[in-house]
Amino acid sequence: EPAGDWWRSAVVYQVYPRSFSDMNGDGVGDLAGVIDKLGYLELLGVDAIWLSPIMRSPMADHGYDVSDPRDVDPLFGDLAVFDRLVREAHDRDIRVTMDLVPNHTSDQHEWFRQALAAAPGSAERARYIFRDGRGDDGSLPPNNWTSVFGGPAWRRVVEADGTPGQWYLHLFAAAQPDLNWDNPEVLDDLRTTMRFWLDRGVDGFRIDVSHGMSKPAGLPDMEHPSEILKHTDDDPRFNRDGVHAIHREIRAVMDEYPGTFNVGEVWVTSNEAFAKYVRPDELHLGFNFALATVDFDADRIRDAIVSSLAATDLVGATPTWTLSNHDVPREVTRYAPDGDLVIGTRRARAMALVELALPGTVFVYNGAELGLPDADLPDEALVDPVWEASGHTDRGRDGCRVPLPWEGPRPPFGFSRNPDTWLPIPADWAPLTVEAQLEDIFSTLSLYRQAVDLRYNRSEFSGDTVEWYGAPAGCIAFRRPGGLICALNASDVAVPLPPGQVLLVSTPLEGGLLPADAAAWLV
Ligand code: TEU
Repeated sequence: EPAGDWWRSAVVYQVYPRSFSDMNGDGVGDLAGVIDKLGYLELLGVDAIWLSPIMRSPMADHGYDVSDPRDVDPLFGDLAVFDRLVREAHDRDIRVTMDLVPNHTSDQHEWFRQALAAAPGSAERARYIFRDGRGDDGSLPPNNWTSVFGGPAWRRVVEADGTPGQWYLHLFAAAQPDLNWDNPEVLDDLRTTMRFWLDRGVDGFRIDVSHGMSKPAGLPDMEHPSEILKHTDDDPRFNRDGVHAIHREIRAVMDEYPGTFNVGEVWVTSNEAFAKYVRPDELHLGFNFALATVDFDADRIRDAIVSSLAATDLVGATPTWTLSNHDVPREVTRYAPDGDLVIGTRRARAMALVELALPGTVFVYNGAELGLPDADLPDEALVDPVWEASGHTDRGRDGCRVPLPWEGPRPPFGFSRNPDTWLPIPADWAPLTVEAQLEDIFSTLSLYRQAVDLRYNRSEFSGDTVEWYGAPAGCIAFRRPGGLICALNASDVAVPLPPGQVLLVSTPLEGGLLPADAAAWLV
């Protein structure tokens, strides 16, 4: 790809910094740990990394509650370490992108402190979404919206004179007050933040909740009061023009720095809705969660791919693919029938070949290349503050965020010199360490390395379209214009392969047949 468009076919590796590698021995990953593992990332062959939030934060939502967007949180290091990371990553031809969290701030952000101390109607309050409550005494929330993390999406404040006061909007935790994107000050501050990091050599941003920054005019009650952002596709009251205007402003800053890109987290319920938010002249890319949420079922996988490609084709955008991230169960666990992680791993390996065979940009969540499952953590180990506080009954997001196992026979497996890691690493992960897999040509790590290398170096991966083959029940097969064929067997019996030379398989063939829960690349 020309330098300016490198991101259209890139493999981007999501680093969840607190779980990647700990160099200062506090049991939490840090930027020095990322630097220490750049050789590993080079060996994996990824084009870029996406750093989940590293900005100053009280960590109410593990960094997605930013108190100072123009500094590194001491938990991860400082700006000098960050600059060294960018320099050393670039030396290895690895680009560095990072999370931007513009929809809200931390409640510890200076702006919000000023807003709490200021009077209703003040300029300080106008940076956020403060409203008077409903009911005679204002004791009811301004509308029926609920937070993604449960409970009302509004928190009432106490005014300076001690009386119950206005309410402020928080689509996520109360510690994450939503910014008022109708206020030009908010956009100006984001421009300053973007240029601050781009001037330090950052190659792009992942924009958190990028479709949520403009709220429905008048903040009306909604039919879907919870997760309102996921239901924007069919509600004309969502101010999509407002979101496009913000995306265009973001793009204008990016265009001052050639070769950079942004990817918007547009988590909506349909690809049709997705297409309403992603424009290639605004967001370079939009996160597509279709493969991160679909069951291991051939027809559903094919439908997910077809509808995702149709959505991006509709707006002329580059498709993106991911099997997991820091918010959803890992694919090994998600695909495991009745908790059978052996089958779950086979299926995750197969789906890795499917996503890496598709046209567009692929995002790999750290640990997917090791075939990590979700860790089944004891209740006392759970530390996702907003998830726990919101009374979710499921086990939350900690299971997919456990620190990576690097080497050695027992926890902390080289992640840290401190055995007391922020989340415990399961002792039975010894076979999953990088050290255990690196020299094993049949390991998941070796499968990812081979797949990324082939995808990067073989001309058969060229072309932006997908042509579907007829396939046995429970299977799919598609071809890229360059000649690559990908066959997936999601049935429970071995099946014949399409004609062609076998380039790579996720599980060894059985008598020339593609086994159940496996995928193959052919040319
Ligand atoms: O998530 C946005 C988002 O879509 C959430 O509603 C997601 O569905 C939720 O976390 C349930 O898994 C982004 C970040 O990825 C997430 O980690 C943050 O908690 C959230 O924004 C608030 O910043």
